[in-house]
Amino acid sequence: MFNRRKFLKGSLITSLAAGAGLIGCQSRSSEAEGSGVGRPVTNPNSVAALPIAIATWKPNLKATEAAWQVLSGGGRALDAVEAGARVPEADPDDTSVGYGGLPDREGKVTLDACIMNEQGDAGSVTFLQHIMHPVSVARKVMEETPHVILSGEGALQFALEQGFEKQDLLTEKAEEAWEKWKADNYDGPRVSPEQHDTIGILAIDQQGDISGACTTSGAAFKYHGRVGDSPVIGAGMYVDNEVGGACATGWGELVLKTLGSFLIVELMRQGMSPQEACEEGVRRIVKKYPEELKDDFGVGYLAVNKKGEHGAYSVGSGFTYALNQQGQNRDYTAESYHS
Ligand code: SD4
Repeated sequence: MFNRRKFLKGSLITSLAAGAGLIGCQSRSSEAEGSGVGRPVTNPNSVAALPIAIATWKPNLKATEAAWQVLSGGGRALDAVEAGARVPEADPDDTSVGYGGLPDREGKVTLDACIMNEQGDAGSVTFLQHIMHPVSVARKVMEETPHVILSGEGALQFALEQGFEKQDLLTEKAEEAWEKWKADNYDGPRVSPEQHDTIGILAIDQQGDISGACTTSGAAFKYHGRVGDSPVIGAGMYVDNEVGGACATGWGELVLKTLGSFLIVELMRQGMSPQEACEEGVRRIVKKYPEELKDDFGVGYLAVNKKGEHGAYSVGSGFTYALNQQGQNRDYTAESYHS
């Protein structure tokens, strides 16, 4: 019989999270009990300045640069996050997003993406195949339909109707990795080190408006049909123009079960800084799912408030992010719950 816990504890998850640097060592358990409110948490790299574009993972510096090109010309944050997200989607060397993404256990590349604007409109596609730019399909869902989410075959049909081209997204490199995974006895799904480039991106433009996007091929070798946190508004990404925004990367199941990005935005609404809110989001996971975390599983959060201050925090160490603020494009390593 299928044992879910055993499945989650699959050695591959552990080894891959370890490789990603998201493995924890010592628990700061007293902090796990606390609310985080009032604790003087500061992010030394955070300054209040706009415009800003921030994205998960260092390789996405190319994405924050693309977003900056839009923002610096006075463009909308919505256009900036879409432009940023399209960069890794088209990159065959990024094995966690779009073209070149590692496939599911049946060898199919299935994509999840979402986008949200300053008015609170949102669009999302889940379990989408054959389309290189799911973030742009998500935008079309938001702008051209009365719905928020389209999935699978229906999402593909919609994309084709909107003029997107049907393509084979499985690269030779990704297929080889899948063959190797099969040869290695079909271990659990992976959020692998080399795969850790899933992009969550947030931007605030010169008008002070915020938008966000998230796009991924998800956990490698996942069950066919599995949908992660990335396309779920409030889980993988959430923005609110009164407050700020947040996005996530890592093992999506834990983000989904805590609705992490929505939680972080609501914590900022209640007065927390972006850094405090990210830390509380991580603590919520650590506290609720200690069993899963015994296997040293990783989630990383980014947040930004309307002043342009940002926060970043992860369960285990090694979570990097890209920040473009007033034209300075730099990567940083987030602090983490486990050192
Ligand atoms: C997922 N959260 O599908 C995504 C994977 C990810 O870096 O973020 N990888 O669970």
